[in-house]
Amino acid sequence: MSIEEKIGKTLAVLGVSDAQGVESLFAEVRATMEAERQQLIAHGASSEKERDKACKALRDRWLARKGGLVSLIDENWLKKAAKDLKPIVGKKFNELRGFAACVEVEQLRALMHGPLDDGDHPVTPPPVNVSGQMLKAALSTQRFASAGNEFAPTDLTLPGYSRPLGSIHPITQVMREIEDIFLGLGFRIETGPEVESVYYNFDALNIPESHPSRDDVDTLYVDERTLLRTHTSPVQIRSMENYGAPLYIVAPGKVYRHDNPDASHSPMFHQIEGLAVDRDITFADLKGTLDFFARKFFGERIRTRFSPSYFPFTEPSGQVDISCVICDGQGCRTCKESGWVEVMGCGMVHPDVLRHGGIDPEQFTGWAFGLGVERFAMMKFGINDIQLFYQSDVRFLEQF
Ligand code: 2U9
Repeated sequence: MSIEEKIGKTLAVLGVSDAQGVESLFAEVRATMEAERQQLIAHGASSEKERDKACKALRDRWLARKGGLVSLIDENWLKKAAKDLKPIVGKKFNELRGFAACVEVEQLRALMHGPLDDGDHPVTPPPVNVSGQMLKAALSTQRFASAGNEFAPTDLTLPGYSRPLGSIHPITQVMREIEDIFLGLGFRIETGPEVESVYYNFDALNIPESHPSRDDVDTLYVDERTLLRTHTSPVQIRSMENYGAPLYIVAPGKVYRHDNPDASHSPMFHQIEGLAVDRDITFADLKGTLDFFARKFFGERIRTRFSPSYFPFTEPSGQVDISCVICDGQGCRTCKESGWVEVMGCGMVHPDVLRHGGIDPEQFTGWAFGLGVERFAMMKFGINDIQLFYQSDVRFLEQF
């Protein structure tokens, strides 16, 4: 009688009525399972597709919830076992189920080693790599081997299963590109905590108690004196305190605002802010540096335009526009027919803010700027929905 036929009958019909009979029946099932597994491994496969198909077929034969041999053993042997046989049948069934895990697709794929080359799609042999899952499979086979069965232990030195390479997230790419431009100009990169004190996020930056950005409608508070930073500016205050002047730094990182997500808003986004403090630093240095930066990032054709703005931490403050990258300043839908697009804010650091950082404004002056990395990335890559950056959709991410 074949093993399938035996599994299709109850233990009573098979005439199995004691522990010894149960054990030898389960040993027969396990030997069949192992023989099929070894046959699959030895047979190998000529392509990744064929390999996947063979693994899946074996897995389904044994482990399919409906009609799989393990599931039928549960139905016909375990559930219908006589009361006095139930404990031993249950024990043997659990052992078998554990062993059956060896035929899971991933594990078998790992075991069916050797370079695959189907002619059309040459496959590089994967590097030797024993992952946790494979190790678990190997150890579980070892456990069965040492429990006195005849199966050979898995060879842990077999090559691992190849996985496609990932890529750097577009936001990280853009952040690094901006950082590199400023590193080339002699700036250093500084980072700081995302959970900040109200002092570093607002007070030290001259942001008055009454300022609307302090309200919990705009800011995410942890408690009365602690919040998720709304900009990376606290990093510059901390750096002024730590290093004094002269200071040339950029502060990249995540910032948080109490915003509902839509195509142009996200409660978390990335900023890069810059700060230059030295003797005799002027607005001309600021203009020259940001113009150089914009041309390096967007291309040499780009022109910049500075206009007045207001921030509590800079005086005077400015807004930086660049000529529209889509129409080259001619006017189009993107730039609302103006030929210009706002990309950054900037200004001369307010003397009170320098003081809060422990720097004497009589001796030193400084400029600062701030930009949103997502906005830069959207302009660079022509993306119209900020949410795409956070959805981890490979079809989006693999384009960068
Ligand atoms: C210190 C002193 C001054 C940083 C600055 C801006 C202007 C600005 C926005 C751009 C788009 C934020 O991401 S955004 O929403 N930022 O317009 N940021 S000046 O000024 C500082 C920072 C630190 C000690």
